[in-house]
Amino acid sequence: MRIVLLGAPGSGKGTQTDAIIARYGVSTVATGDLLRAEVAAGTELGQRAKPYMDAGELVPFDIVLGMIENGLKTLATTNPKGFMMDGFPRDLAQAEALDQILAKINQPLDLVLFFEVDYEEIVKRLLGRGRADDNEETIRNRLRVYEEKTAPLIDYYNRKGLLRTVKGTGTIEEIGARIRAVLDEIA
Ligand code: B4P
Repeated sequence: MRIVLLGAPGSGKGTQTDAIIARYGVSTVATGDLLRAEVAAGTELGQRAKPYMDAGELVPFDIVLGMIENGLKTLATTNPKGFMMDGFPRDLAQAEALDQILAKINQPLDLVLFFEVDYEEIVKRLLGRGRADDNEETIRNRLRVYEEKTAPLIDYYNRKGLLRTVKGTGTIEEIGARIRAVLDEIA
C-alpha cells in the first residue's frame, strides 16, 4: 500500500498514523516530525527550518526535499507492505517531485486520503495542544498557507483519480473506522 495523508495542519493525520501502521504494517515518513527532530538536535538544517515553522510558513523546498529524498527511496523499496507519507507533499512543487521519485522507482501511489475538518475545529484543537508553533497567530497563518498552497492538491489528486475523502471530525476511534473502511479495500 502506497498512500499520502492530506489535510490541514491539525486535521488529525499524525494522530491516526500509529493505528494505520499497526494494522497495515506500512512504513511512514512525517516531514513535520523529521523537521522538529532537526530543530531539537540543533542541526544546521534545523536552524534554517525553525523560523519558518515558528511563523507557520512552509519550510523551503530544498530543505524538505534534501531531507526526505533518500529516506523516501529507501522506504518505498524496502518494506514490501508499502509506505505512508504524512505532511508531504505540501504544495504542487512537492507533489510533482514525489511523482517523479515514485515514477523512477516504479512505485506509484494507490491513493491519497484527505482529512476533511473545518477551520474553527482545527484552531480549537491546536490551541489545546500547545506545541511551540501552536499559538493563535501562527495557527491562522498555517491555515492561510494551507489554503493557498496545499489545498490545490485536493484537485490535483482528484483529477488523477486518487483522492478519497474521510470526514475528520468525531472521536479518534470513529475516524479510525472510516479510514479502515477505505484502506481495507486496497490492503
Ligand atoms: P505538521 O507536523 O505536518 O502539522 P501538524 O500540525 O502536526 O498536523 P497533523 O494533521 O499531523 O495534526 P495532529 O494529528 O497532530 O507540520 C508542522 C510544520 O512543519 C508546518 O507548519 C511547516 O512549517 C513544517 N512542514 C511540515 N512538512 C512540511 C513540508 N512538506 N514542506 C514544508 N514545510 C513543512 O492533530 C492536531 C491536534 O488535534 C492534536 O492535539 C490531536 O490530539 C488533536 N486531534 C486529532 N484528532 C482529533 C479528534 N478526532 N478530535 C479532537 N482532537 C483531535
